[in-house]
Amino acid sequence: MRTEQIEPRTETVCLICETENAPEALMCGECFAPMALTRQAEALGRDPRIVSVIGESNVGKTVYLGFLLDMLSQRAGDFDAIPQGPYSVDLQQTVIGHMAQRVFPPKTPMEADQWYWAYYHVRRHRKNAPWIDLVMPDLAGESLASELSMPRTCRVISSLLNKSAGMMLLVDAALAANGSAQPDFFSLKMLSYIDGLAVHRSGRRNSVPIAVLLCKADHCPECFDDPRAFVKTNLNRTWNLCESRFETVEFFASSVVGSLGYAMPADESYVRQVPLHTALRGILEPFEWVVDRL
Ligand SMILES: Nc1nc2c(ncn2[C@@H]2O[C@H](COP(=O)(O)OP(=O)(O)O)[C@@H](O)[C@H]2O)c(=O)[nH]1
Ligand SMILES: [Mg+2]
Ligand SMILES: [Zn+2]
Repeated sequence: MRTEQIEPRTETVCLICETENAPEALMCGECFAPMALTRQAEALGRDPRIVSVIGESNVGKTVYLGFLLDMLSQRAGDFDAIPQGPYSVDLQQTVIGHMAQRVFPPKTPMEADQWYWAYYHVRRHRKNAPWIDLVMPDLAGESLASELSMPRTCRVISSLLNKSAGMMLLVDAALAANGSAQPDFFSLKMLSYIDGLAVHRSGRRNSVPIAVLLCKADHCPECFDDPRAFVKTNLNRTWNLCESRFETVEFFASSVVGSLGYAMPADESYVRQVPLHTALRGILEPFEWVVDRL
C-alpha cells in the first residue's frame, strides 16, 4: 500500500465574509468576492477601506459606479487611482463601452458570482497624501431588497455593509419628484438596517459617513439647486431618520445624461430610453465628501 504525503495547505480567509477558502481559489466560495482582493490586502498588511454603493434596483448604481471609477482613473478632482488587477477595470469598461454606443449597460445579475468588484488604491495627488484602499462592489438591488426583508440571509451583503467604512446611498429622485413614496420607503429601510448593524453603540448616533445621492436629477433639476430642501420635501421619512440616527450624512444631486431620447426597437414591444449624450454632474463630489470623512 502506498501512502501519499499530503502537503499542509494554508487556507485563505476571505476578507469580506471571513470564510476559509482553498489557497488556489479565485473567488470566495461563500460570498464570491475575488480572492485577489484578500491576497493584495494581505500583501499590504492592512485591511482596505470599503465604500459601498447601495440603493434599489434600477436606481442607477452600475452607471454611477462605472463613471465614478472612470473619472478617478482619469485623475479627476486631483485623485490618483490605481486599479488592483484587471478585474477591477471590467465595470468601468462595460459602462463606458455601452454609453458610447448610446445604450445603458445591462442589468446587474442577481447572482453574486457575476457581480463586478472594483479594488483601487486611491489618493489625492499631493505630497504625503495617504493611500486609501477602496473596494467597491456593484451589487444587485434585488439582493439588497431580499436581505432587507430577511436580514442575514445574504451573507455577502450583511458582511459587506458591516465592514463598510463609508456608504453612498442612491435614491431615485425622478420617482420621488413624481410623488412616488417608494424611494423614500426603500431608503428608510436601508438606513434602519444600517443603524441596526451598530447596536453595540446604542444610544449614540451612528457615525458612518453616508452620502445620499439624488440620482437621475436631470429629470428634476431643482435637486441641484438645493438637495437638502428636495429631500426634506420629497423624502421626508428618510430625512427624519437621518436627523435622529445618523451623525455624518450629506445630500447630493447627480446625473449622467444630458439628454434622453426614446425609441422602440423593431424586435421589441416597449419604449427604451436612449442616452443621447453623456453629461456628468455630481459624480465626484459625493465620493470626495465620503473619502474626506473615512
Ligand atoms: N435620466 C437618467 N436615467 C438614468 C441615469 N442613470 C441611470 N438611469 C436609468 O436607470 C437605469 C438603471 O441604471 P443601472 O445603473 O443599471 O441601475 P442599478 O440597477 O441600480 O444598477 C438605466 O438603464 C437608465 O435607464 C441618469 O443619470 N439619468
Ligand atoms: Mg446594477
Ligand atoms: Zn467571502
